[in-house]
Amino acid sequence: MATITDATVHVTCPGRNYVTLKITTSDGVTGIGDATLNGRELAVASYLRDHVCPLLIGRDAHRIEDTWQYLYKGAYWRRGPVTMTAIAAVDVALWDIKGKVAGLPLYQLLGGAARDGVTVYGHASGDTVPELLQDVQRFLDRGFRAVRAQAAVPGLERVYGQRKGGGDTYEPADGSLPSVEDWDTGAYLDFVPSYMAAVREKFGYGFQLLHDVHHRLTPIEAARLGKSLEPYRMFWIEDATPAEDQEAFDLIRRHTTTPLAVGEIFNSVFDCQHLITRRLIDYVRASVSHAGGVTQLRKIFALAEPYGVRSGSHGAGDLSPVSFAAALHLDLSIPNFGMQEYMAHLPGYEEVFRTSWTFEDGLMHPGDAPGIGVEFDEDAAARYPYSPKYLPVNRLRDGSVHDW
Ligand code: CS2
Ligand code: MG
Repeated sequence: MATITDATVHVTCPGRNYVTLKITTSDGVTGIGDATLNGRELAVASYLRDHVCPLLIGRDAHRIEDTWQYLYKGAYWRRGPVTMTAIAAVDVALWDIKGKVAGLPLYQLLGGAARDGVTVYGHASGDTVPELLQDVQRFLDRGFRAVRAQAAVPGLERVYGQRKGGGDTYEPADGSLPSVEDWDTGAYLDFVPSYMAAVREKFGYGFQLLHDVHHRLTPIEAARLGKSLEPYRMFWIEDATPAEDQEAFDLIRRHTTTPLAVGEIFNSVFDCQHLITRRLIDYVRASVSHAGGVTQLRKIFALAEPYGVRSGSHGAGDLSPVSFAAALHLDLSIPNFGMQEYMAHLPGYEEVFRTSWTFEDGLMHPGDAPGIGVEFDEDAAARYPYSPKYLPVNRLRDGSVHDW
């Protein structure tokens, strides 16, 4: 029996903060898991260091489900982003170990490939519509089959989704205190259809077009947005309303055929159980790193399959290369894959995380290295100390705090 002999937590900031859990077994095999929670990294690091790692020592490294149940039920205080991100990190590290011992990539342990590759979408954005169109062109030129489009709203200074500078990655966390962004729902609802029309007018309908509303509308406003975007055949609109209000999707569903995606902030199957079983959504966005790892996420996707709900996992740059690689393995193996977000990571991560995934013709593949296929360089990680960064707070024109 291979027992867990060591479990260490590494907080590093190569371009942005990441939290990585490293587990070592009595056979000398190591596995890694992502414990990054954007803006609350140290909370998860402490949950792991102080309350989880001591409990792992001496446990059978191959009893993944048992360890998951032990950490979930044994804590008594269940669910929540901090707890489930910590459990996710342990889970992915143990799947990594199991793959290395078996000499198989994770997707083979999950039943093998159910497709040739994983369709991913990139993030196009622009401060103006012409800028957005240029950015959409850039992603299409690189072979992306799906593109998310976000444009700044005229009259608003600092709006969600506007990438700063070049590259692919939109990183919202900044500063040692939360910055303030602006919002005006009316201005937004009046503007979005015009730039989706511009995108379709210029590029046609031969690729998937996505948009992130980012939790900001009431149910009837979301219904209005969905109807107004029907001519542009959206692949999905995401987080149309605050995700914890599952009843809201009943109302949205009654008014529009625009597909709905939700769930990047979900951390448990219970967050989406009704949305799935009542077919109120089309894609569930839960991620490996925030929804309890491969062990729980594959159960969520299995629940979704008979209801015609597909996966659409979150894959922003603040989910480390470790959980992104694990997501690709899961995406490759499940029958009801829908779409994988690939925002890429800020330059600098390559020194700490050596990945083996590939991108070709709009599809990604995790590679065939045993386990999840990511190597973690502890020495390099130690060269980039934690740097406090917070997600913005959103305010309306009258100063009210609004969903960000
Ligand atoms: C967004 C993210 O990628 C997405 O769909 O919702 O940019 C999200 O804002 C960040 O991951 C939050 O840390
Ligand atoms: Mg989102």
